[in-house]
Amino acid sequence: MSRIAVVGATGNVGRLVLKVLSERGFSADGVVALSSAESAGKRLSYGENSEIRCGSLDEYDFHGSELAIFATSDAVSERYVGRAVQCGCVAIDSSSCYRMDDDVPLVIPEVNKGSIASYTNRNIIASPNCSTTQMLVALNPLRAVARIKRVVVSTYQSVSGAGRGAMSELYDQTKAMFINKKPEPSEFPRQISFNCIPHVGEFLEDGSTTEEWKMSAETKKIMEEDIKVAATCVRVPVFVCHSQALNIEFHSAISVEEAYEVLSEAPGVLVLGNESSMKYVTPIDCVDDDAVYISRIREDATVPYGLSMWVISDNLRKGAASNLVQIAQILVEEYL
Ligand code: 11C
Repeated sequence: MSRIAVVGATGNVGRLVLKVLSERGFSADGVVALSSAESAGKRLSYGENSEIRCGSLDEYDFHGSELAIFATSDAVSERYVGRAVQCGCVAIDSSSCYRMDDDVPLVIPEVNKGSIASYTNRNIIASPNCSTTQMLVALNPLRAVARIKRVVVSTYQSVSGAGRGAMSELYDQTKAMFINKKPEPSEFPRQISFNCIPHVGEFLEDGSTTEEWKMSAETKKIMEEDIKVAATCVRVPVFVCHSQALNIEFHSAISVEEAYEVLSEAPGVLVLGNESSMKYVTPIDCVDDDAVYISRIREDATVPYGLSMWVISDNLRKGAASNLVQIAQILVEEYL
């Protein structure tokens, strides 16, 4: 029996799920990679020295796995998660299909690991949006000092969040500019090279976007508290890593030193002190790392109890693949 099926294995996140599984000691023999019929048969790297052959999702009998990690779009998850669960698999899903269902836990292990126990309701666990995940890994430790009232967040999101086609579009458009060709947008609504686009996801009736809505709604569910989130999500011409500027308003006092102290001890966080010679991180510094990097912590004197900070994480790793694999590891070690 292959313990873990990885669905969407040839995509940006799926390939990384295989890499992270191998880094965390899961043997290739216990893993089956699945993709659409067109990609079935492809050989995919598994760690440094192994490869696994991709099978067809349509033909796979999920009775052959205990766990299925879905690194897939809403459409694919909607179609196949139910099938996996009917065959007795526990599904860990990266899409937004099940995140807001009351009986499905929405999990970031550093924040609400205990909620995994309720996976038995439907045998589904959802993994949050990448922008929510890194923000909450950064915010959660601060709650040990003061309750959070409201967060204003502006994101600077890399193109890899929109898939491999989007990464190619940034590359092609950047080259096109140098040979005087007009960059033609197709994956993004506007030119992404040398530009920024305040539009991630789809527009909602109130003028916000789905990405902005997810950051607010998912925060309330995961933190189990009415923390207000005002988000503006922006796509920038960066390949990997989402950056965020946070203004956090608390219910009571918290000093920069206290924030620095709790964040320095927090799981999954790497914090740079203002006195460090580097002072702050940029997206390029954080690629291929699971940590959520925090720098430029300072007082926000425009509200009674406020802090500002700069938060970056690899959206494909902690924002997606690593969070999925962390959940799988907890299930295997503590529940299955
Ligand atoms: C992006 N955060 O950067 C999105 C991708 O709800 O999981 C992930 C969307 C989601 O485009």
